[in-house]
Amino acid sequence: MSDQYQPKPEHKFTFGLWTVGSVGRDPFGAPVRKAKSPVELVHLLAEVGAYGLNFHDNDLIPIDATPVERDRIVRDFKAALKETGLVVPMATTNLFYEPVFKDGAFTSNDPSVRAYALQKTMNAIDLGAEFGAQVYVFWGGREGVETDASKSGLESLKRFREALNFLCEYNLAQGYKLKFALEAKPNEPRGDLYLPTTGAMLGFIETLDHSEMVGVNPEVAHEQMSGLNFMHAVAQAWDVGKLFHLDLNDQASGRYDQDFRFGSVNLKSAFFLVKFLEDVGYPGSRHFDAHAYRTEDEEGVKAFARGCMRTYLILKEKAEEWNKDQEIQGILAELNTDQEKVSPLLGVYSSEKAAKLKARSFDREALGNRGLSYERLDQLTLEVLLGVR
Ligand code: GLT
Ligand code: MN
Ligand code: MN
Repeated sequence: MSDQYQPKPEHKFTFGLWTVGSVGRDPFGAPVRKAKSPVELVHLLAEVGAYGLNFHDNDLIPIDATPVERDRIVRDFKAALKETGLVVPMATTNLFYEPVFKDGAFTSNDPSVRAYALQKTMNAIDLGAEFGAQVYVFWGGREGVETDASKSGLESLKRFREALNFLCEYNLAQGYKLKFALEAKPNEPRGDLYLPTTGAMLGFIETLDHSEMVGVNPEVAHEQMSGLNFMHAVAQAWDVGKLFHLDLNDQASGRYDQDFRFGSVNLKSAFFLVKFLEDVGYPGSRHFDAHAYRTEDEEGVKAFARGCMRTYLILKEKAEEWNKDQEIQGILAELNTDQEKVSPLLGVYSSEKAAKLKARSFDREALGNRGLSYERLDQLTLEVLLGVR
């Protein structure tokens, strides 16, 4: 393996404990790998070169742990982090596994379930803050329906808003300074999940009391399940200063949530995503929310984790090549030249500009006849990716 693709702390590669810790259970089959303890997972991630890890409350502390067990687990985990130098940039709450959340957490019809969800999340926020997390993710795992007869779509939004407003106040009251990041998904495990896309989340965030504290955690596979272009969702979030975190993985379109190794299915989309993140200088974690194929043993899990990071770094290098490629840049420069010097008429409105624009004649036919060289541009992109440029 060439050293230039060796992950380093500055690349900020992180994995969820639940990712490399996946035992390969699926709806049709039992676990195929032995469960590893959180401490063992810290060492596995250190061995493959990750910078950090993220967890749900119950990835670390079993839901029925006694206070004494909790303290022991926290102590051992902290010692493992110290020994390996790994950090915990993000934490989250499991609000989907236990039967109590079968009809959602913050959007459940039952006020006791909603109250329990708040309690569980406050405790989980405390845990995340104790480990120095800066971002707190909310994936509405079961916030949805199978039938709209069961819950009001409008009331559910109000309940979700109420819960987030409550937790933002909690964050302020505790002085934690966490940023909240909302993760959208269109379906699975519910028939329909509320706020199914990153775009929907961005609209919803503006209705919160502390919208400045809340952004998004887009996941590649989730936007692709909706048939959307992931990089476009990321660009929109970045544009409004809301790209607080992101979940990298891959997915064939129109399938269940596959959470495959980053770049393993849609290589060109992965390339444009990495190029976007590197071009704008996204400062956050490159977090992988994916898991190894069910066919894999421990070595396969390590190969999976290494593959995610290595592919990211290769694509980063390809993005640099693309940016330096003279033919590509020549075509782009040509496409963006102001041949008829109309730029002064664009931009911020003025009545003078409006009058000039209305008086001007445009050669619609000639403009429409221009070839745009996008075939050549895309082929050049592929050739950069395929390593033949
Ligand atoms: C779960 C889900 C992910 C979420 C995680 C955070 S848990 O694995 O499939 O998309 O990001 O709750
Ligand atoms: Mn995710
Ligand atoms: Mn997923």
